[in-house]
Amino acid sequence: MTLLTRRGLIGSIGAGAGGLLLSGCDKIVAAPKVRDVIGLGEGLTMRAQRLVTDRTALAREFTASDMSPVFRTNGNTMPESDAYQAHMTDNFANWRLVIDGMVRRPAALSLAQIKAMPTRTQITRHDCVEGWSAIGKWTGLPLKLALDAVGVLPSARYIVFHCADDFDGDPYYESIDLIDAFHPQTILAWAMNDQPLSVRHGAPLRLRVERQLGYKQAKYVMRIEAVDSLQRIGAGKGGYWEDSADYQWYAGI
Ligand SMILES: Nc1nc2c(c(=O)[nH]1)N[C@H]1C(S)=C(S)[C@@H](COP(=O)(O)O)O[C@H]1N2
Ligand SMILES: [Mo]
Repeated sequence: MTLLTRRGLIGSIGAGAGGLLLSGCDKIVAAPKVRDVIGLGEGLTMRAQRLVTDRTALAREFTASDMSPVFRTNGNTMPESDAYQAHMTDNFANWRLVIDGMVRRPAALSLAQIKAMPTRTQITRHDCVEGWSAIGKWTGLPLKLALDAVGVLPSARYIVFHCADDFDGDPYYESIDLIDAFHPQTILAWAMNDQPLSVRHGAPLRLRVERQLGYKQAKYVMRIEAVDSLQRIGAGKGGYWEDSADYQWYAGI
C-alpha cells in the first residue's frame, strides 16, 4: 500500500470509480473520463482568457533597418479649416490638445507640454485596409499617461479622437475602448522617423494604436473625449469610416 502511486490507484480502481475520485482534486485530474469533461471546460476557459490577454499583447516591433524608405500617406493630408491653417502657420504654438468628457480634470495641453512628458518610441508596421503596409518609427506620449493625468471616470468606456479634417463636411474621428487606450503601445505621436510629425502624416499629433488597422490611427487629433457610449458621436458607429463605409469598429490585426 505504501508504494501505491496515484496512477496505480486509479488503475486499480478503474473507470467505474468516477464518483469516488471526485472526492480529491488531484485525483480528478488523473481520471480519464472525468478529465475529458474537465479538459473541455479548461479549453473554453483558456480560449476566453486568450481573447482577453491577446488584447494586451504587444504588436511586433521592428529594428531601424526594417523601416520603409517611403511611408505612403492616405486619406486627408492637409486639413482645410481656417483654424488648422492658422495653427500650421504659427507652427502649432497656440494649438492645444483638449482632453475632456468623462474625466475628473479636463485639460488643454500645449505641444510643448506634451513633448515634455515621458515618451515611448516604437518601430511598427502600419497596415492599411486598402492593401498596403509600411514600417515606421513613432515617438510620442503614451495615451495612458495623458488619461491618468486627467483621471478617466469609472463610468467611461471609450476614448474618442476628434480630428481637424473632414470629408465633405463630416469630421474625421475615431474611437477605441479602454483596453486599447491603456495599452503600452498606444501613443499620441508627435514625431515620425525621428522628425517632427509632418502635416501629411497628421501634425501636430496623431494616434498610434498598433494592434489595429490604419484607419484607426487618427491624424490631426484636436480633442480627446472620454465617453460611456459612442451613440452620440458622428453617426454612432465609432469612427468616420465605420459610419460611412461600414468598416469594422474593432479593426484588430
Ligand atoms: N484625421 C485623419 N486620420 C486618418 C485618416 C484621415 O483621412 N484623416 N486616414 C486613415 C487611414 S485610412 C490611414 S491608412 C492612415 C494613413 O496615415 P498616413 O497618411 O500617415 O500614412 O491614417 C488614418 N487616419
Ligand atoms: Mo487606411
